[in-house]
Amino acid sequence: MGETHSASSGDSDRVWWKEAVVYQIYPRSFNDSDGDGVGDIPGILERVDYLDDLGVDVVWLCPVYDSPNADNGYDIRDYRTIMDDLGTMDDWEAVLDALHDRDIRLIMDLVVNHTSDEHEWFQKSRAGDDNYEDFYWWREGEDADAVDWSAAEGPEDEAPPNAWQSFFGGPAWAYDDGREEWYLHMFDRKQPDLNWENPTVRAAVFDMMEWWLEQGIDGFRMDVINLVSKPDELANDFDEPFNGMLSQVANGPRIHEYLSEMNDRILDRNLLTVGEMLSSKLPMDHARRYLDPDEDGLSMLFHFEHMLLDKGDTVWERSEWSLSELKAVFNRWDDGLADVGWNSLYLNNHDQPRMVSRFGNDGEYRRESAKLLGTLLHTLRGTPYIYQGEELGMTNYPFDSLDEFRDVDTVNPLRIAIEEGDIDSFDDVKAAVRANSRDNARTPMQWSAAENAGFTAGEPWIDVNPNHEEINVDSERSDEDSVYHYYRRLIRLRNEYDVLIYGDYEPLYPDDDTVWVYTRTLQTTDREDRLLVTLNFSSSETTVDLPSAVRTDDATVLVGNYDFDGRDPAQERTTGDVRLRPWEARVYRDVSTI
Ligand code: TEU
Repeated sequence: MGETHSASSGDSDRVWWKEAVVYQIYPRSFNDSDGDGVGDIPGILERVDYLDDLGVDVVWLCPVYDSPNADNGYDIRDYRTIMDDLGTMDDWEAVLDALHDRDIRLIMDLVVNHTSDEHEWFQKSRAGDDNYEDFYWWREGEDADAVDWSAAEGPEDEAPPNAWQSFFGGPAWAYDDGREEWYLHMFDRKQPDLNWENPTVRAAVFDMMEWWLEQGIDGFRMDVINLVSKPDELANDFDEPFNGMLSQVANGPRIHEYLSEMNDRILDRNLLTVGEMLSSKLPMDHARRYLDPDEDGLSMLFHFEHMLLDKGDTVWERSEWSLSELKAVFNRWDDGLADVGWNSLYLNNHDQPRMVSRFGNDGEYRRESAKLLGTLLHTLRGTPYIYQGEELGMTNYPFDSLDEFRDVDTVNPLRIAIEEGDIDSFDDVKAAVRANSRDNARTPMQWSAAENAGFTAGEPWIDVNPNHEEINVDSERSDEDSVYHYYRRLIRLRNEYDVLIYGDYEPLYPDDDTVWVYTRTLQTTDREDRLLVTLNFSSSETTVDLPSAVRTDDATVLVGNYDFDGRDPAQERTTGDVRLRPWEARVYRDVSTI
């Protein structure tokens, strides 16, 4: 039995973003208004009422800034202009106003670990302009004969400054003929890393953040923000992935100094700020400092621990995950942040496969398991993040050939591995790439059963999932029993029941690989409100034998993903045995007077 993870839920800890549900929009794939095959900002405007009906409180908008699109907008050419494909600043303002009119807040993606190589700062830096010389990580190369790494580019006798490998395949350094130096790019070569050591860089970033806040936004999602402080040595570690790049850079030496400077200058408790923290295992002491209002002061962070359970070292490798491991991650994080900080809750986003294909069952029990995972996200302690289409139970795409992929993080590493003979062909690794690719999340939102799922009147930039004929907004909305309506109910319950937000979390049976069972408990002066959540993560029936401490006669079912066909679900709980059907989720509630 787990121990109770408690935290004070006094009024001073109450803040709107703990009570919110966030909806993530990947604009290229959301809704295309002008038939060019790319989702756009006017397309979002057309769907604001959809978001309002769903009941979400915040929209997180992935990058919409001017960009040459080497990484779908995560390579920014101008932070203060909107990308042509997506619309104009006026279109953006119309969306902001429409959201605010409906009490939906807007947070923007802040991508400041790197810019595009087409950003003016990089152009000037590359040209050796005095004011921009140190805006990026420029280094001399190494003597190619003296080191055992190399790159296909650069002068013949030179090797890159170190052996780091880019997350997107190949060396993490590119050679610039003009400067005759190498620049660091942890991601694509078109995404040079900004040098945060330089105070002028930090000032420029903070000015830009201020400018966006002046436009009226409600916060930021901060892209790989824990990578901005690099150690001077830029040391190799050949025992680590990417030859040490990630382990050396993640949570680097000056990271808390930089973020607390940002906190002092820009942040405010009333903003929602969520930092993406790329790390193989983010240490809890760093996490707590990121979130402590007296230090870095972010509202929340995204760690990757549950996302790494089934990942191999490359996009064509996988490993097995188990429910007990998944629970252990969430239990550790609930406990670790119980007194300082607040958890974000997500099972997919634009970089991850679809959750129902990954943690649920996207065949016979697609609908049940999508609802079960939704139940989990809305009843754990933290703020749920819904990724577009999750509320429909959208699934992975049945990729069949390499040309169907668009993502640099899939295509580039595969191309290099095939060239270098690490793999023979795409067909040899198809199953794993299919399961892993970020493109699973990026196929267009499925609005209807019409051609291209009603996403575009033109040719979509990435294929639409053929299952849109069955899984789409129209059919989900017309069916009261759909995943969509279940999500609406879950979101509304969070508005009604404080225990869902502020209640303590106590996991039961942490080692069980079939069921996830926990209670949420909130004590006020005169009563105790308690929820019992029982989730069956399997396609067979199972029985949970409840400990006597959680058996009562007064339980009612608050929400569940099955009908009861005349049976009395509360009765089952009294006797101590809860029988759960395949992928069944049930939330019981009882209230006692103290
Ligand atoms: O992602 C960080 C990142 O590297 C991972 O999410 C990566 O996609 C995953 O480990 C799979 O390999 C952020 C953005 O969310 C992502 O879309 C960008 O590509 C990346 O940063 C660079 O800005």
